[in-house]
Amino acid sequence: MKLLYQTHSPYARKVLVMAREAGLADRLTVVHHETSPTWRNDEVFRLNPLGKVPVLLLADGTALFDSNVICEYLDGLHDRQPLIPRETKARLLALRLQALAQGLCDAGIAVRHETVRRPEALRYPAMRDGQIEKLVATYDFLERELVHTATGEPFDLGQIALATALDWLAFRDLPDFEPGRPRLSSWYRRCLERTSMLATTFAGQTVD
Ligand SMILES: N[C@@H](CCC(=O)N[C@@H](CS)C(=O)NCC(=O)O)C(=O)O
Repeated sequence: MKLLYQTHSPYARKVLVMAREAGLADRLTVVHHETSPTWRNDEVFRLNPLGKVPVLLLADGTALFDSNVICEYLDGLHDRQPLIPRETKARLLALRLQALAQGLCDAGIAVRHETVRRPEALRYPAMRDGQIEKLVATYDFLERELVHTATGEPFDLGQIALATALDWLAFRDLPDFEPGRPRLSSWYRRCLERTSMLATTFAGQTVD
């Protein structure tokens, strides 16, 4: 299977960490692609009309996107403990954590548009501030709620999504989640020590 990837995408890294945790990494050929709404990548568009990575290209030619769908597919390919829990309550909590992680990345990208990516004259400070509010409220929610969420083994999809999202927010110098949030911080620090995280660290700059 070919994974259209990006070395600085939190969504793409989530997929690769998931593949590693599931023991599937050696079945993937990982190819880096730059993407941006202002910089068309024809190869990505041919497979995903949204022009976004990650995309997983299967042997029969099917292209799977987005990262949530790819992770669900990968979880059906291995015989380790499922990384998307089967039991309803645990499953909903893991998927909710993934949704929060996706929301953190979406808000972080929006902040970057309003701070560094858009030409200066087109930036909108109220949009930047509104998106930062979402980040801070989510950090506070996680600090309160993490104790009620599975944070052990297996390193499930919710945890994978959150760890890769937080590490991307740190990589891009977005508002810091660590000060004053000891539970979130120590959980994040433990995640960084995992082989799957160490093997997939972020690199590179967005090309707009
Ligand atoms: N919801 C999608 C988000 C994917 C996404 O936004 N990928 C970014 C890279 S970080 C991208 O390719 N952006 C290009 C664009 O927005 O045109 C997923 O989870 O896969």
